Amino acid sequence: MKGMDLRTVPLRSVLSFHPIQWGGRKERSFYELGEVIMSTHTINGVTLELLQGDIVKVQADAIVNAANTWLAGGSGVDGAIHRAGGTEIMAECRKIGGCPTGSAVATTAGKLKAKYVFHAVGPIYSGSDEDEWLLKSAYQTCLALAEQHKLESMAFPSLSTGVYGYPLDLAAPVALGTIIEHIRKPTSLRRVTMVLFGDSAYRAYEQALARLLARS
Ligand code: AR6
Repeated sequence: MKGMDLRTVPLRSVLSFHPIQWGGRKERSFYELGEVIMSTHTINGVTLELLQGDIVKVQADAIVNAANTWLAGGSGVDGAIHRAGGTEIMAECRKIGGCPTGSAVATTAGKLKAKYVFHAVGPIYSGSDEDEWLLKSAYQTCLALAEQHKLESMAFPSLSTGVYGYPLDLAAPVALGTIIEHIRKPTSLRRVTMVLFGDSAYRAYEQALARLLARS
């Protein structure tokens, strides 16, 4: 249990964020939806959240994009972020020009309620040994960018598990294992949110997290 201060709320809790009940504080809630399915865990004083939903609705200092090496935009998370964030983000991506697989670059967040978008390039799943370390490296680079900018909160999508075909049950332990390894060390981060699109993604991450926490 080294260095772990672990508090776990029931693995599946349904919380309601109703702006009327909250006296019109909707803009201050970190997720703009009527109902949120999430679980939260505290590791070494840092809150690790699993949240089912749309990443562009999450409020965090940095939102991570599932980008491609050309930073050219696309579907899935990439499409949603550029649509919601506006043209400013793409203009900056064009200036940067590209990003290698397993790495990430930072841009402005445009119209999103975040300070930065970190454009991370996960691997296209091939079934080779390289997949895992490239995926891990994409998460690690984003976490390092968060430290560099002294951020307190960031939100990740499940990198590579859409268009890039990485199986959710294989990607989830890599993503969560990398985040947990990072937040066990001294960090500026106070909250890391994994935003999962749909029930099967949420369940895959919930199961992976339960296994990882049981092992530590
Ligand atoms: N919020 C959270 N998660 C989402 C959202 C959303 N709005 N939309 C999709 N997901 P993907 P990749 C989930 O395809 O596999 C693009 O064309 C989705 O269900 O966005 O890394 C890029 O330009 C899946 O679990 O990213 C690249 O070319 C996960 O997010 C390529 O796709 C990642 O799906 C990158 O592929």
